[in-house]
Amino acid sequence: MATKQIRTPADLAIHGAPPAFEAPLHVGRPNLCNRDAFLARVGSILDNQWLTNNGPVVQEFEERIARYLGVKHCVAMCNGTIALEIAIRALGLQGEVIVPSWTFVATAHALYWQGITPVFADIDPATHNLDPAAVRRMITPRTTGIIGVHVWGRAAPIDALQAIADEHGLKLMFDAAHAFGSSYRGQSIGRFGACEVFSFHATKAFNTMEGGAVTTNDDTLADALRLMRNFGFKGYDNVVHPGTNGKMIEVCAAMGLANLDGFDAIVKANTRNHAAYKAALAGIPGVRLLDYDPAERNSHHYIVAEIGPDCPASRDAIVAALHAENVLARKYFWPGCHGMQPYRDLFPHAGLVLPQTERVASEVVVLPNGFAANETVISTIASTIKTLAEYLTK
Ligand code: T4K
Repeated sequence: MATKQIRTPADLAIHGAPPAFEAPLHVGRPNLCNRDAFLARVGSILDNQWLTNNGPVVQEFEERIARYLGVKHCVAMCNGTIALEIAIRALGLQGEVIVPSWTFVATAHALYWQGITPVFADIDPATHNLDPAAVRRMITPRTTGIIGVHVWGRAAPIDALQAIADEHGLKLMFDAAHAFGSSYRGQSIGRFGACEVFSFHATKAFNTMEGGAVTTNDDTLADALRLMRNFGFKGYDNVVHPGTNGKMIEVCAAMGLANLDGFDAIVKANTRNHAAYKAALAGIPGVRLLDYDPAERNSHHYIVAEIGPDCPASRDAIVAALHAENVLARKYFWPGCHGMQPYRDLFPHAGLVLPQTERVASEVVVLPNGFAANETVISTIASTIKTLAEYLTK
């Protein structure tokens, strides 16, 4: 919690003053909703002695999520990365698949892990999502699919990507890891493309501790996904697909059910915090808070600030100052997937065709949100950034 308000440069912890916060303030601090409801379910799971392998709590979870998203099938998985891998395999992707570099590295890894080359396309700097014109430029005879990512929960340009996929006979799926509770043209994310993949990791707006899901309206695809997440078994002793172990466990589903009941409260807190950040950061030169489209639903989970050239303090200087104050702000997704191994070796010159990704990656800082953030926390964070910027102006 905040111990004091910062007023002068000398108050900054980078100058030796005590940090503004005694305990670290994390980006991605899990939101825990109804602890009693969760513990009661855990008790029943232990009594029932059914811990995993498509148990009753996972089945209830899948039904609730599918209903919530308005999609026919929700296939729960042990995490978002395995869910991506299984979806990619079930769709038969191979060769090259176009993805943004501006995403968490799991999107690229899920392809590369299966011998598929992720080909990085540039983004629209206004939305941080794939630029359809850039996607077109990356299509080759080896391209079999496109994975759009709903970065920060803002819907990717779904219609434009679908049109490109249809025109070139490509499969289209979405990494919706950030987008639980988001909408596109008023409809819930979860029902677009061939399928959509969610992460319910502890750090997400809606979490099952570890977890993920593939959602789809395609019955045949849903059958394949269910088989593949359980070693390809169709009944006892009968393996009909190559498969892996992608199952969600009962305790994770119990966490999900407790958190689903409290999801509206999380969104409310995040939305209030986003507005408070916007007011607190206004007027600091070169600092821009990424907005969410007011016409669409979004969990407002990510507080994404861009530190432009007009700010006297660099993004890295701001991150260092915040860390000194015990605010563990993050540079997600710096330097972009193309700047990480093994993709740096695979495409040493990728940066040349990703100018927007490179710029955005050098400017973004993600700030704490959720139940752990409040007016005092937000004004102290803004005051740290402002004080540093003013100090460096002189
Ligand atoms: N696609 C996209 C677009 C994604 O963003 C992700 C995951 C995936 C796919 C893959 O989904 P999963 O396989 O993860 O389900 C974190 C998360 O681990 C990762 O799930 C997430 N994206 C990514 C954006 O953030 P790291 O490497 O930053 O995690 P870490 O350990 O540094 O934790 C982040 C912060 O959260 C820390 O400051 C500490 C805090 N924290 C974390 C945990 C786990 C807590 O306070 N309590 C906790 O229990 O990747």
